[in-house]
Amino acid sequence: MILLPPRNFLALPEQWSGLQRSRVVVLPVPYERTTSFGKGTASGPEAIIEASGQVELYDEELDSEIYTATGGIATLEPIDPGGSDAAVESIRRHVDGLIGQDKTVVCIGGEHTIAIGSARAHSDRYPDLSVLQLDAHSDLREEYGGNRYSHACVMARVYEFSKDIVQVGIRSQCREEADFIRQHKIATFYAGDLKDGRYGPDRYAWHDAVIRSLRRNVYLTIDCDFFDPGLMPAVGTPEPGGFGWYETVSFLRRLAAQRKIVGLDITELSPIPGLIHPQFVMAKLIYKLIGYIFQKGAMNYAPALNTLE
Ligand SMILES: [Mn+2]
Repeated sequence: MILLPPRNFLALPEQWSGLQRSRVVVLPVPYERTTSFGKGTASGPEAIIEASGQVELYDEELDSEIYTATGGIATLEPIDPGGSDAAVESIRRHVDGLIGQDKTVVCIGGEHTIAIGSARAHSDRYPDLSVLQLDAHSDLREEYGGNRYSHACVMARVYEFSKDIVQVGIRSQCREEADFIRQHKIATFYAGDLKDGRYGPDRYAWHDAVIRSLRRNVYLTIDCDFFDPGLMPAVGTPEPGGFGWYETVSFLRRLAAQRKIVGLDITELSPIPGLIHPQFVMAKLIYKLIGYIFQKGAMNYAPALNTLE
């Protein structure tokens, strides 16, 4: 079942939010079981969708009403996937069905755990795929609080079916995770290195370093705490030294131009009563990303596809 306006993403009219024509589908997954510090991710999807009604439908950067380029954007009813491994399987099945209908799926969490099922569905469907994680945390613990499906273990679970994981923005982890990264040669790009210009003096140099480490198809999983807590305070585990708006979208623009982003999720938004900008930021980020994915031609200043190996 799809959501009708004004409850769908962007509050689009019915002719632009039907499932059949829309090439993009928003799947709200208000899953919350294991958040460790702050709570409230279960209301993340609703807050983002509500805030999305305030996002301008015209994008000045792309000179486009992005939703028309995708034949519309459909928003599904939120799913309740149950708990732990059953949740992973339920989300995987939902997402797989949508990929089978040739949809680009945007999962909105909920806690980061939802990424396991969605990444699995994309990994099963797309050859030559990397899972790209934007996050303050590595999420590579084998288990956390006795739970292998904790949001602190997401990428350890993903690694079980996809060895091609790339992490960007990391600035908090335990020794077990640091050892895992070294032992398995995980492509982890630490926030401190990116900010200090370790990948080159140009402030965009790290973009290419990250993109070069990615395969042709990319599944993108974004934990909101990738952003700096100043911009994104509504997270359970805020970490200083995060990323700003323009340094993030300029990276995503270049990524979308040079690789195929086949699906994505946005997780861990934990709304703060009375504070509206965090959910608006995430709603705008999702719309921008859809624009970058579907309107490559509009980005005449971006390099052509596949100029990087
Ligand atoms: Mn995180």
